[in-house]
Amino acid sequence: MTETVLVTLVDGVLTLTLNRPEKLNSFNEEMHLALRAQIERAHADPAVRAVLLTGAGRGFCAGQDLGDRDPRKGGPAPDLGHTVETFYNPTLRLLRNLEKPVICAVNGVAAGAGANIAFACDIVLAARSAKFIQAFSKIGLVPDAGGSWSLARILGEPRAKALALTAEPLSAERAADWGLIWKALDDETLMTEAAALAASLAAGPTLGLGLTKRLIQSAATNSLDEQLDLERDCQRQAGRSSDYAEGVTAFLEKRKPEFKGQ
Ligand code: LHQ
Repeated sequence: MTETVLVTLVDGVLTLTLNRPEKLNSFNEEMHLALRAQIERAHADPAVRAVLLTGAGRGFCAGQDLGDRDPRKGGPAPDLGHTVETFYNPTLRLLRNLEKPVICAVNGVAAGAGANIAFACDIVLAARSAKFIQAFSKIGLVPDAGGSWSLARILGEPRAKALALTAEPLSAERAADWGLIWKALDDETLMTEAAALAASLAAGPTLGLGLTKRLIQSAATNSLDEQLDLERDCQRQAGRSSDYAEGVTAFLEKRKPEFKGQ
């Protein structure tokens, strides 16, 4: 049987490729579980020092597989709250709470939950041909997979509402201009640049990078005082890492640091 998520681990980079290209990598149950298992592994395995998420074929991810629950077959209305709670929410929480960098290479269309999973990653690069679509309103649903949260926080209400209510496609270029993603890149260079970025972060001081992610994510809900306390605590922890000692030693010896992720 074809794997729904292709997995490689090379030099600390765990590359996860959503792999249902004939359905634009939309989520069925198997792909949900396979992706979640790999993010759990990224939490637990010290050999994983960065994650790179992308899609196979011409799309990144078209959200939920709409063929999974065909209303024409009849039966009671499905409990989509259960689907969200069982499949999307755990993955979203795992991605945000993973104290290692997660890079997303959006290689093509990202629709519905597919777009919002991308926005939950730490650094999002997209091919210039890619589009982000809050497709939910077209089928009578609401943004999920954290989309209502990330769009409203990053873009503010006017743009978040317009995107979600109209389901108008947002180009990669405009997503970058609006600060929703890090960069739009030429299609031909996307994967090379994303792999280089992931490799460079995987060779970095993993503990410090993870604490940095925690700090930035805490800022929106912390007061300045709370944030200053958290910076103090994280800096204390980072300062005790062997990567900090290596970083300063390498600087003093005018050489490249060799971080071990400890
Ligand atoms: C698909 C899909 C797809 C199945 C393309 N499913 N086959 C939902 C429900 C339950 C619980 C909780 O959460 C959610 C969250 C959500 O994600 S709701 C939003 C679900 N996604 C969508 O509504 C997007 C549906 N897809 C589209 O609108 C288009 O396919 C886009 C705009 C993404 C791409 O358009 P095109 O480039 O023109 O490609 P296409 O439409 O021709 O699709 C290619 C194939 O992929 C096609 O299959 P076929 O056998 O005809 O070649 C599509 O049926 C299939 N596909 N998305 N979500």
